Amino acid sequence: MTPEVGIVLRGVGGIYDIEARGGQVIRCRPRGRIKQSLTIVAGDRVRYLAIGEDEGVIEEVLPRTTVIQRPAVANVDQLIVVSACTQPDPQLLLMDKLLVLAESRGLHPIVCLNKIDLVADSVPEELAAIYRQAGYLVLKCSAKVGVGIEDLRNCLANKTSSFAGPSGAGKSSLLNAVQPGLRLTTGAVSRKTGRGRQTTRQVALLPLSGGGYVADTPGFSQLHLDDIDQYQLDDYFPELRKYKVNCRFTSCLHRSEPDCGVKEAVEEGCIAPSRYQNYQLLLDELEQQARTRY
Ligand SMILES: Nc1nc2c(ncn2[C@@H]2O[C@H](COP(=O)(O)OP(=O)(O)OP(=O)(O)O)[C@@H](O)[C@H]2O)c(=O)[nH]1
Ligand SMILES: [Mg+2]
Ligand SMILES: [Zn+2]
Repeated sequence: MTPEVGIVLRGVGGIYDIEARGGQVIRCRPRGRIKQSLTIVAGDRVRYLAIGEDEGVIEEVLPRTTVIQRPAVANVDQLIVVSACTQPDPQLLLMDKLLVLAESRGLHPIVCLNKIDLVADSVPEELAAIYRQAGYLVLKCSAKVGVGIEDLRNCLANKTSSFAGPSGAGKSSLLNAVQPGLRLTTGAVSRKTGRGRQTTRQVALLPLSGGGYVADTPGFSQLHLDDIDQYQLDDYFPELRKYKVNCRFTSCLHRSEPDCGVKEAVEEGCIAPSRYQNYQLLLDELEQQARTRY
């Protein structure tokens, strides 16, 4: 028999569910020799040999186009950064970190503001303005009352997307609204702490009926930007990338250097203060990490 190519939907305890070309799911174990050298993650394209109807052996993991870690997903095209407008309150630093993660890994980022049914229109409008000014597509949604779901569905069609954002933001709820048959478990936000309960514990790649896949993930709330060079951080903020051509020094980190195009753009209102502040916080974080490493 010749090996077939399939896509890993999920893995539990060394057994992987592979979606075959025709859409059926095949349970596979990896062949001994590939076990140690490489961990297989959701989203991986693999070559497998079928044994009977619904079982097989993974022979080879094909090269990945993109990888994100903790939780690990491979071959993702776009990252949907989800934030609730309230319950829990938006965390702009975490959002900006997730956007940097997407930019640095070559994933197309999309911002999704959920729970607009709970707040006045001005709340998502102000948040949207920050991210639209940065150059991102922003969707305003309510998984509960079904607003913005059609737009979200269109964004997901025929691509592999991963949802990211704090626990309780409504990632699983949005996916359930996009495709009601999914029946993903959702969890109430704690009244006491205002935080989510980390309802989704495992990554699974879900095939969409309109074509494409989505990964429902447990959030990426413990995000570390380990492998980013501090001089490259500004490249992962599209609006900083745009204005840094006006800096006097090519090595400008946009802190206290003279004739800084980025700081001028902040003063003129062309870069949102929160984005610039979070750039500086992440820069400090990267410097700290570099110092403890050597
Ligand atoms: N009012 C309102 N509530 C929502 C909306 N979307 C989700 N919720 C509620 O918010 C809570 C958390 O939703 P989940 O979908 O479990 O959130 P999650 O982002 O998947 O959380 P984790 O899996 O823990 O990372 C649930 O009680 C949902 O019913 C919305 O648009 N409006
Ligand atoms: Mg969830
Ligand atoms: Zn500068």
